[in-house]
Amino acid sequence: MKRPTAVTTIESFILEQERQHPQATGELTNLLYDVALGTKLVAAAIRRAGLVDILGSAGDVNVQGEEQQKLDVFANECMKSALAAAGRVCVLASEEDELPTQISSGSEARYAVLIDPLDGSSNIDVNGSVGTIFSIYRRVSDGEPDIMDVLQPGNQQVAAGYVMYGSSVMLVYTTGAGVHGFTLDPTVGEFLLSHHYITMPETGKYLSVNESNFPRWTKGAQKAVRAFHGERPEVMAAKNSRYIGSLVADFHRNLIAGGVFLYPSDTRNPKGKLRLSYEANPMALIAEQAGGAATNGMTRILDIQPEELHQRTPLVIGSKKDVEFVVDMLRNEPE
Ligand code: P6P
Repeated sequence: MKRPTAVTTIESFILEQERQHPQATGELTNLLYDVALGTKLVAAAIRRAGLVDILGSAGDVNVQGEEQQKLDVFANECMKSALAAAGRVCVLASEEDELPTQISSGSEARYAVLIDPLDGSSNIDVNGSVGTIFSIYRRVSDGEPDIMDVLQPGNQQVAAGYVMYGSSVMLVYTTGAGVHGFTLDPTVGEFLLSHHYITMPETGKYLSVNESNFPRWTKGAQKAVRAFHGERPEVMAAKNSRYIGSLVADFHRNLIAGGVFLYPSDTRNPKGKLRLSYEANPMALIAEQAGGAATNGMTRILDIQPEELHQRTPLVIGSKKDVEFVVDMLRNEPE
């Protein structure tokens, strides 16, 4: 990764990237700017969350059956309005909404967007890091948008990224030309390039997994995690365990420092817990663009054809050799 010297805004960076990739149209550049604008609104609300009456639950439950925190609802509305403003998006699918929202059927609405507007929201009330995840496709429908616009495999994404609301607000994205990070300078309200061409070490320091699920995993998953604990130093060096329960924060740590995040299937979540379309797919594109890997244990995440919008998947993602080790353990499950 290169540490930039000049001050580069996300707008000028995306324009430069677009200049270098003639097939990119200005539309994607403008859409990424719309996403960044939406997340700035969310960041401002989160910074004040402890002061303004938007903490605590909104009383409703979302399509996942999870109690909706007010910030979840606010973030969802922020992203919808930012993405609707310029008419570039035909349909938006969100973790918070059971069905996709048709945004625009105009001919200039050439993109479909999927978002997890506030991932890790259970961390809000304890001031933990949360994030917004986004995934962008070219629409495949003609005329009226339809569900197939948001049921595309992850290998069709034209862009993907996340904004992490942590000790600083950081936007990380890829359009298939490397992974780049921008840190929000709140004094000027601009995302400035801070991490150019982020690459993930082949094997990493950290293991991120919810250990309380251990008794419910398959023997292969248990064997892999015990090796990461250091039980088999001849095949795998011990890792430091770090888990916050917010995919964006756990993934970002491994992206920068190297490591592996896993949420295997278990007897309580036989199809896995994380959502394929707006959690696993965008993170998988970023991981691969940074030299890492992402699988459901058997298949590359980006090659899975979604069958329904809120479909769950097991997820193993991060440093390439660490992911390959888990796959090997799962495939050669002990009797
Ligand atoms: P658990 C948050 O709800 C989330 O979808 C991801 O951000 C996170 O990685 C995972 O669930 C945490 O799940 O079961 O460990 O609390």
